[in-house]
Amino acid sequence: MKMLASVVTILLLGLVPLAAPAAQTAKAVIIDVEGNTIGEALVQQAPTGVLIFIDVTGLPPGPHAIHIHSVGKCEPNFKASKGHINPHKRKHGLLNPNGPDRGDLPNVFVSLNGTLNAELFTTRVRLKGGSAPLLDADGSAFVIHERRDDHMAQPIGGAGGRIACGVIEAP
Ligand SMILES: [Cu+2]
Repeated sequence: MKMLASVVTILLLGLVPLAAPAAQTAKAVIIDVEGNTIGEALVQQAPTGVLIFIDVTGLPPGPHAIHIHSVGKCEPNFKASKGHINPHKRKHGLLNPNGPDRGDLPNVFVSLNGTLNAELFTTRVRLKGGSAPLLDADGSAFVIHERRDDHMAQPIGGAGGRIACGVIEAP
């Protein structure tokens, strides 16, 4: 009986981590310019920022800019996602002395077969709360651009047109 009690105690102790608050997550279904679903991104709130997993197919191989745009709308032509999240009017660019804006992220690299699998992390946004919440009243969206971001030029590092977009939504 004593042994059973200890086993139960161990099991209960084992449950303690599960009782912690569930991690906040969000998801974005990524579409191409024709509106076809080509992948998804998962956003997970971490203690100091958000971790982003992105999994997309059918993109042109090579480096591409990816940013977080300030409105959670893709249509029409992805222009509805507006510019980058930028509550403090910083310049664009991770290398810019007057930047970065809150939507800036490192480039991602699409393999020769058109697949993109990347994990990104930024401390400049949160899912909820703070000065740049992704899940605010008008939402936010990931936008992938046709070219790489030079992390310096205004307004988007020479990244060119918008080739994929995904509205960030609570699960
Ligand atoms: Cu952008």
